[in-house]
Amino acid sequence: MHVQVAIVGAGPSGSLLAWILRLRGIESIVLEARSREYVEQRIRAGVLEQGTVDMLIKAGIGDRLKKEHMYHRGVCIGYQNQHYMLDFEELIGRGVTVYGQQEITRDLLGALAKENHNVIYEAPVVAIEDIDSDRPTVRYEHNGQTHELTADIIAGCDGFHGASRKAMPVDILKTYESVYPFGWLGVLAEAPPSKEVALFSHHETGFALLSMRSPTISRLYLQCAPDEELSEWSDDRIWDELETRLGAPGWTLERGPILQKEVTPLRSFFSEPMQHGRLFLAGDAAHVVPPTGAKGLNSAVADVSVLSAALIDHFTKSDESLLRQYSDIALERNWQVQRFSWSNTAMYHIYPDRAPFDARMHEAGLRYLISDRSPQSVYAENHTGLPISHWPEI
Ligand code: RFL
Ligand code: PHB
Repeated sequence: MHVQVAIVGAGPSGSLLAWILRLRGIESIVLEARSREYVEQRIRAGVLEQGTVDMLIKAGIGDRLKKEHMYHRGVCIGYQNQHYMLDFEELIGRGVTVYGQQEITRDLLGALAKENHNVIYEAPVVAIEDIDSDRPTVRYEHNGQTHELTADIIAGCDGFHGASRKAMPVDILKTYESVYPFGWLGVLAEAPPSKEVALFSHHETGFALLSMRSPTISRLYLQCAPDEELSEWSDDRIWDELETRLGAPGWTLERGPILQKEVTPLRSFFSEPMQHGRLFLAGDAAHVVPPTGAKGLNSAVADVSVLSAALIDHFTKSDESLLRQYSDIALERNWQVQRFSWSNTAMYHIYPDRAPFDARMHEAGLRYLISDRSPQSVYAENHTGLPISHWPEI
């Protein structure tokens, strides 16, 4: 079997790429290691940049998003048990949108299923070969058998643990990694959000974040050890700690039943280039950011915007110029996103092993941010999303 584009992974990057290419009549097959239910239920991101929202609407899959989203005109910062509002709308004229990643995945996979698009679930890719040739091969397992297909292009959208990055030649691929000495304990709770916008709090006992998914569901995070034992965190202990870290005079934290909790270690990871031969990486397959900047999903969408524009030029106009520049263009934006996510992580968290001088430097950065309009505008530009340089014609 031969396809124009073989897409590895049906997360946000893979499913969006398949959908956009489909709109322009470019055929693809999507190979996904897990079941559709698993992919659709994975609770992760929730904060969308305007570029991500614009892309989903432009691609015709934004109807439910338009109805169900929450719009935030800025964020709140907690410091020394006071709350400071950064009003992005007033600073730079745009805010952010709250709509769960699993809702986006559901919208995309639902739309692909309705069109009978070829998405094969429970089909892990085990090998990608001959990426230097014009007929690279993808081998995957499905129903106990190994299958093979060839493609003009392979899009590696299979996340951090996927097979695609591993298929890049080791002598070409450079990787960069920083593993943080803490993780996030994430909680989904049936409680109305206690703020109108997300609250990022720096506290002497650790970082905490209050976010939300709907007017009745809160999403909350606590800085914890990377290998924190969940069993040591009763619901009451979680709420008490959140109250300590997020609290301010006259403000109360709404409590409610905790529906889900998990621990995620934090890492920064980058690999470059994002393309070799016929293999192109997008999203978490190439780069992972700590979630403090709410950037992972948004970066995946920005990569797909450039990649889909380049593939449309390639397949419909035989114009390879953008495809050849894909890696350089995507890397430039992603390094800036990585820098914002890394510096925010350093500014908000308590590091167990940090030199006191360094800790004071980061705290000075936070004090500057809450007191001066210039750093607030820079923060707003980055938080609401850097421009996406290339958009697909759809
Ligand atoms: P994904 O979502 O990991 O999807 C990859 C898919 O590939 C499949 N796969 C394979 N398929 C076939 N063969 C193989 N060998 C395969 N190996 C893997 C996997 O099953 C999966 O379905 O990558 P993608 O599409 O690049 O999307 C990236 C985003 O999911 C990720 O960056 C965000 O979730 C990060 N993130 C956030 N991003 C934001 O923009 N805003 C946020 O508010 C935000 N909050 C978060 C986050 C991530 C978090 N965690 C759990 C890491 C909060 C958290 C807690
Ligand atoms: C979320 O709502 O899950 C969320 C919000 C902001 C972040 C990370 C995650 O920085």
